[in-house]
Parts: sequence; C-alpha cells; structure tokens
Amino acid sequence: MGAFGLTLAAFVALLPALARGAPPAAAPLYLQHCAPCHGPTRLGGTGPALLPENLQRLRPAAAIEVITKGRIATQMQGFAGKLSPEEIRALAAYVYAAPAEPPRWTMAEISRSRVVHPAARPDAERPLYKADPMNLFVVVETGDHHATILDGDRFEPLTRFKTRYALHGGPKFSPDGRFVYFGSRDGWVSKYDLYNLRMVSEVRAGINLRNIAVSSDGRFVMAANYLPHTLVALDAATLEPLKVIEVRDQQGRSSRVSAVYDAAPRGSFVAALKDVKEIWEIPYSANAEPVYKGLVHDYRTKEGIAETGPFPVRAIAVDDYLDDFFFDPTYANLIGAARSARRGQVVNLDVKRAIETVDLPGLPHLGSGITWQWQGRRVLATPNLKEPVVSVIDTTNWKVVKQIETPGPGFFLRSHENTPYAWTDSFNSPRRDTLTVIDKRSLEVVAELRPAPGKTVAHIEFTADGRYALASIWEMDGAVVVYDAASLKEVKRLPMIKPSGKYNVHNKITRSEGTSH
Ligand code: DHE
Repeated sequence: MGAFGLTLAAFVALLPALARGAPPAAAPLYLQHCAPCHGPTRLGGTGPALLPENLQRLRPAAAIEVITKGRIATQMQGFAGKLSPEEIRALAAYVYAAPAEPPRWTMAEISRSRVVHPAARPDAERPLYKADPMNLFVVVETGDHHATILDGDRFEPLTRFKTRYALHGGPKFSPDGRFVYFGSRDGWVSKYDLYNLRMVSEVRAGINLRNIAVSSDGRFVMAANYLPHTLVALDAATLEPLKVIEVRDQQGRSSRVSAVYDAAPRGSFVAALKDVKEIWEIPYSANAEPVYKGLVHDYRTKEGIAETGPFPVRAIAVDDYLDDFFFDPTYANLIGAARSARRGQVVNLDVKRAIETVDLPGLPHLGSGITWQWQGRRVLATPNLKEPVVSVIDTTNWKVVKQIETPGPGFFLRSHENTPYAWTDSFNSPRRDTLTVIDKRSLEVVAELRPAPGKTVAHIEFTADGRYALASIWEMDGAVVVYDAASLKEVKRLPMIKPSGKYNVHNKITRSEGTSH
C-alpha cells in the first residue's frame, strides 16, 4: 500500500487529477477519506460514483450535508468531526468538477467488471415456491436500494434483496419471464433468477447509465449510457459484453444516449439520443427485413465506412432532439417529444423521416404512454411533466382528442386490458398525494384517491388479470397499496422503503397495452 492507504497503482491513477483542475486541498482529502469507498478515480466502489454526471440529481448543498452528517441506512458516515466546513466544501466542489482525463470504460473494463454468482439449480424447470411465477411483481425500493419479489395473488413478499445503487428505468424480463434484468444509474446491469430467487450475474456496462432493453428473442441486453457516450450490447445469458458502440453522428459529434427500447416486431433496438438530432435503430435479428433493406448505406463506423457484423447502426435524421419516445402498436412509427418546440414528432422508421407533428405543449412523458381502443380507433395517452393534463392522441391521424385535466403534472400512467380505468399521479405538484382515475370510455375523471394524505403517491401496476391496482407511497416510510381496480377500495397495504416502480411479469412479457414496455 502507498500513500493514504491506497495501492501505488491507484495513487498513480490519481496523479493527473492532482496535477490539474482540483482545488489544492481537495484531492488529497478525497484520497484519504473518500477513495476507499468511492474509488481513486471517482468511478465508485462500495459507494456510488462521484462524477458530475452521476451527481446531476443531487444539489451541491445536499452533497455538503451528506458529507457533513452522513446518509442514514448506508455506510456513508458523517465527516463533521474529522473535517472543517471549508474542507467539506472543497471536497464537494472537487467531486462536482470534471476530472482532468475523461474516464474510460471500454470493452476491457466492462469484461473485467463482470461478477458471476455461484449457481444453484441453474436448470430448474420450476420455481422454488408455490406462487404463480407469471403473477409476480418485482418492486424496486429505491429508499434503501433493495427489491422485493411479491406474490401477486396473495400480496405477500417472497423475498427481498439488495440491488445495485440507484436503479432507474423499468427492469426488463426474459421472454419466458424467468429472469429479470436491472439497470443502475452507476452503470451496473444485474440479472436475477425469479425461479431460484437469486442473483445470477452482474456487469458494469457504463459509468452513468440511463436504461436497458432486452431483445424480444431473449438473446441480448442493450445498455444506454450517458457516460461514456456508448451503447453496449451484452449476451443476455452470461452478461458478457459483445460490442461497445460509440455514439456519434456523421459529423463525428458524440452524444449521450437518453434511452434504448426493444422494438419486438422489427427485431431491433431503437435508441433516443440526447445531443444529436438522430434516432438509431440497431437490428439484432436476421429476420428484421424492413430494417435490413437498404442497410448497406446505413452501416456506420466512426469513420463513416460501411460496416458489417453484429449490431449495425441505422441512423435516422430528425428535425429536433427527440430524447424520449413511444412506439405505436405497429412499431413502424414512434412519437417523440421535440425539446425546443412545444410539439411532438411522429417518425416513421421505414421511410426514415418525420411524417407528422403533434401539438403537445406540456412536455409529455412519452415513456409512460399507454394505448387503448376508443370509439373504434387506438388512442395513445401520456402524462405531461409540465402541465396538469393527460393528453389523449388519436394514432390514426395524430390529432389530440382531449387534454384531461388532473390536479398536477404527472409522471406515470397505467391501465390494463381488463379495466375501464387508467390511473395517473400528480408527482410534480403540491397535490403529489393524489391519484386520478380516468374512465377510458368517456375520457372523464371518475375518482381522486389519497392513500396517504401529504405523502407522494405514484406508479401503478396491475395484477396479471387486471383485478387489482398496486400504487407506491413514494416515501422512506412508504408502502405498496393494493386497490380493488373495480370498486377503487383499498384491500391491503405493505410497508416498503420508498418503493418506486413495480413490474408484473405477465403484463410485461405479454406487452400489455396498459403498461410500459
Ligand atoms: Fe425516469 C423510466 C428518463 C427522472 C423513475 N425514466 C424512465 C425512462 C426514461 C426515463 C427514458 C424509460 C426507460 C425504461 O423504463 O427502460 N427519468 C428520466 C429522465 O430523463 C428524468 C426526468 C431525469 C433523470 O435524471 O434521469 C428521470 N425517473 C426520474 C426520477 O426522478 C424518478 C421519479 C426517480 C428515480 O428513481 O430516478 C424516475 N423512471 C423512473 C421509473 C421508471 C423510469 C420508476 C420506470 C417506469 C416504468 O414503469 O417502466
């Protein structure tokens, strides 16, 4: 061990940061007090990564508070007794500053990070338990970074386990529903066996990750990263990395990836890009005929040369940045929210251009959109992050049918084939304790529910048969509240620690029209 209890290699890795950019006192303080848990180059270790991208959701004042007092229910201790207020402020400034050398996370680092947990009953054909494996819920508890597997018939937990720090985005399932894959904001992808109730393997696919998608044939996981600017294809069986795709447009400008989704009928992944006006489609299946047609012109390497091999990229130029979107039921079109204009764009993936615009003034949260049949046509409904309305759009002509008023701007919207109601929240408003129930036939609000007055309530998911709706009380002393979806009466309340999303195996693998995909 070298200086400050670090290995020589770790200390040498830090020298550039010491030499440039950092306030003089902060780098050695970081080495001494923070590096053992957060890593010498701030990439994370037992504690989370401390890089500007990973800290975007934490205000600097809150960071100073955490360094001073520690964080409850974690190993993060307070440093008030050891460091002066000036030293704490210097440390906070240090972790919000970009490192002198941009961190690397290449194929080699990804491969090295892979963790394979000891296998038990890997070939099991049945689950360990009696509950119906198709009606399980995976409940993500972000309060203490755990997940609960809930029996969706009895509403009883089967197990609860530690996850990676700060999961984000919906966990994704293998097509048979046996495995669930999680993505964490710090870049970890974890594969969990729902038959054996154990973690199978994990790999760090990026340093700051947005979300993951699993191919509909169950063979691949694609990870979307903000840092570095990459998409990473993994073997879904082993989580071994197969390809790191650098994300840049034809002019060589590189981009963060906002999200990646599986477009099952097309046999492709589709990625939304944050910093360039392109959408990327990446076929994974040889049957993806419409995607492969004419593809020879779309294969791209960073030199712009046609490339063959797995995961070719088909870039589609769009008029504006589309950093989130929703597929129509055919998956030929996607509707994305344009960032600069108060409208949406409908992009046809086959003709490779925008074909319509939609008047959407409230920053729609399209990733949470759902569809249903209404008066003989399919409508898409989406909450809006900035306006207290649910927008209902006719997918045959892309006209807004109705803006349904809610108590406040919402985040999530959910329904099920077997219920006439759609449920939404008012997450981004003072009325965040209220759920709004909308009748899908009349497009009218039929009820408002306040399961815990004064506390945030959000994110609904239905049981496989659509009879019950589960809502999250999104607080440290939170709960999952089970409602009878017809009478709207509460039937059970399970204490949970800040449960964010919950995901029903059957609804996900059958791509229920009422849930996210
Ligand atoms: Fe999310 C899904 C983007 C902040 C909780 N969020 C998604 C998806 C995207 C997205 C693109 C769909 C990916 C998927 O499911 O595979 N989220 C963003 C943002 O851009 C935003 C606004 C800012 C950010 O910093 O990332 C953002 N998201 C949040 C939160 O603050 C939430 C409420 C708390 C948290 O844990 O981070 C949050 N996002 C969620 C959840 C889902 C999600 C629970 C999955 C929804 C689902 O049911 O499928």
